[in-house]
Amino acid sequence: MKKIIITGVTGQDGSHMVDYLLKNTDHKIHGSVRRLSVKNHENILHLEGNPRFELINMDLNDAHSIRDVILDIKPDYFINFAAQSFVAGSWDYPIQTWDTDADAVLHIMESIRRFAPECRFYNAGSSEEFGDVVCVPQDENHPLRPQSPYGAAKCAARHIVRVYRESYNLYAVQGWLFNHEGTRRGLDFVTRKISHSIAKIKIALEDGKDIPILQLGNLDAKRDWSDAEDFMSGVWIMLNQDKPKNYVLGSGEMHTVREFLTKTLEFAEIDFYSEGQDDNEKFYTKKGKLFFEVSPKYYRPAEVHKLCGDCSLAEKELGWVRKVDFFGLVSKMYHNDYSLLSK
Ligand code: F7E
Repeated sequence: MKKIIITGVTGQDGSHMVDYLLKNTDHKIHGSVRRLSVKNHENILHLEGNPRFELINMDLNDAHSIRDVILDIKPDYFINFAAQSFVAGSWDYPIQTWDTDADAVLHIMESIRRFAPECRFYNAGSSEEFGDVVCVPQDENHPLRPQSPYGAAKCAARHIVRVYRESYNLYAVQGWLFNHEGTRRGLDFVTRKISHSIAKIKIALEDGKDIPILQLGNLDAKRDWSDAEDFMSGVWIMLNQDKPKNYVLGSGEMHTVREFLTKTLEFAEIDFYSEGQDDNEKFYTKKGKLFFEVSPKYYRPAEVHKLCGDCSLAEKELGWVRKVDFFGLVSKMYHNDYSLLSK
């Protein structure tokens, strides 16, 4: 039985990856978590008691804990999904972002080189590395022009992964994953913030209760959004090629935050009208109740404007296919939150 270490298993990607591998392989999975006094295991509760899944303690900010785990388990695969992944937060805590998203990758690479050189390594790369783009869409040859401390840390990690791959002949890759969302997305990210808040607003309207007000920042920001579950097969196939190579995974479509919001309102069957513009834009129900407003507190010091992934190489060489489109994703997220909150 092969052994896989996955970091970030309490998060969206890590938990989906565990589900994907339990279903599609017969390998043993060691899911690493950081010890916290308050448990955040909602995304992995369903795995309790599964003999092929074991939780282990490891803190990416402690090089010794990484070393000890790799030395002890000698994994066949190491999939690093743990990160400080909130781009907006990376301006507030840039050093913690750097330690977790860049430094920790160097520590993992060094331990793999010394104690498990046959181990295949995947590091979560991001479209944020392309940042201030020079062309649309972006493929594997697009230059790295990050616009946030998060994007810069992911670029540093990418260079470390490449240097270790080339210097020590390791199987180490870092895909470029464009935005990927879903029912396990954290509530701070804009898609889940919208689906969860609109479901709450819908339920308040149905129950005749006070309506909570949703606040968002830049409605005209565009992203290339896909379903996170669709990306798991892409990552796994990337890890199982004859030779290590990095690929872009994305949808090739851009949509605005405004489109995500209005599509969600459509699925929720909330009729509305809007007033004001820019910082003063507000949405009201047909009965004149305020339920949405723009708040500049969610604007970022720098934005990325035209991120759009060209995944034709992954489709051609990996045979990777996306199943869920933008509308399917919005529908799935809204209906999931509505049923969760109406229980
Ligand atoms: O923001 C705008 C915001 O925080 C998307 C991470 O997985 O994908 C993700 O990073 C857009 C931005 O994701 C709000 O300005 C407007 O333009 O959902 P987000 P992100 O920054 O794109 C990449 C690929 C990663 O690698 C990251 O780890 O939405 N926006 N109003 C807002 N964003 C948030 N969070 N909250 C708002 O109220």
